[in-house]
Formats: sequence, structure tokens, C-alpha cells
Amino acid sequence: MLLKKVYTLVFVKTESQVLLGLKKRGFGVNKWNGFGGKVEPNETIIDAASREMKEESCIVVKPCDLKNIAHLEFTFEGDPVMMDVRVFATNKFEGTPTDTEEMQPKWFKFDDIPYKDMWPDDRYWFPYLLQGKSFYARFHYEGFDKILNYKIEEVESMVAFYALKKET
Ligand code: 8OG
Repeated sequence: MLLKKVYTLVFVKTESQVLLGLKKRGFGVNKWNGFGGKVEPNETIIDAASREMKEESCIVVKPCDLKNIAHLEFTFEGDPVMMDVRVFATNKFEGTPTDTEEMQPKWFKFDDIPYKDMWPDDRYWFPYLLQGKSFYARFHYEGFDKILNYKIEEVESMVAFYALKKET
């Protein structure tokens, strides 16, 4: 039986650029990523997404402007915990990306994504994100570097995806 922990991951995008942050500490240190983290017990997932975005980059995104675009699942060989990551995107934001204790934010052009300094799975699903597609993906890792197997599929919408997931 897998235990599940829910995380958020937010990508602020323009027509041609996406805001990433270099993680300064903890899980995923020295990797470029979107902004996010654990959902606290008394908050909704979307409120957690907005909160983490502000804490980590000083960028304000209203929860109502965040679109759920993906569902990612990560498992690690020998570890009973599944990381359930809810991915959001928006092009509506306020503020200037600012260095925080956790992240060093920077804009990247779509054709200049620093995959070699990111989680190994990101190169599989970033094309979906950059093209504005909705998708589901799962990755099973050995350690934090080696992907043992994965599945990725485009979905019509996340609403449809969660409706189907409930039924099955
Ligand atoms: O609170 P903490 O910073 O530890 O949360 C982890 C963040 O990293 C959370 O936003 C989810 C995200 N994340 C993973 N695994 C992966 C991954 O393989 N790729 C990307 N892009 N993000 C990931 O936990």
C-alpha cells in the first residue's frame, strides 16, 4: 500500500518564457524547477500553490488565475510514499521575481530550458507544459537520478482526468 503526499508545482509563463527557480536548499537542491511544496493540513491545494509561489519568488498569483494542467506521480524504489504533484500554470501575475531563502528565480526562453540541471523526468513532460497541453505522468525512480520506468499521456482536461480517476 502506497502512502500519498500532495505537493504543488507552479509555472508562470509568458508567450515565450517560463519562470524557474534554482532551489537553494532541501529536496532538489541545485536544480531548476517551478515553485511549490507541500500542502499544509488546513489549506486547499490551490491556496497552497499560490502561497508557495509568493514565499519562494515574491510573485503574487491569485488562486483563481491558476490553471491545473497536470498530475505527476513519483515513486522511489523501496519507498512506500508516492509524491502526488499537482501542476499549475498561469500567465497572470504581479510583482518582480526576487531571490528568496529557498529559490533564485530566473526567466528562461522555451528553447533554452536547462534540462541538465533539472529533475531527469522534466525533459519528458516540459514539452507538454510549454505547448499548453494537459497531461498525466508517472515516474518510478531508483535513487534520485535513475528512472526505472515511466508513463506519460496527454489528457483532454484535468477535470475529465480526475472524474475518470474517481470512477476507476
Ligand atoms: O517542499 P519541497 O520543496 O520539498 O517540495 C518539492 C517540490 O519539488 C514540489 O514543488 C514538487 C517538486 N518536485 C518533486 N519531484 C519533481 C520532479 O521530478 N520534477 C519537478 N519538476 N518537480 C518535482 O518533488
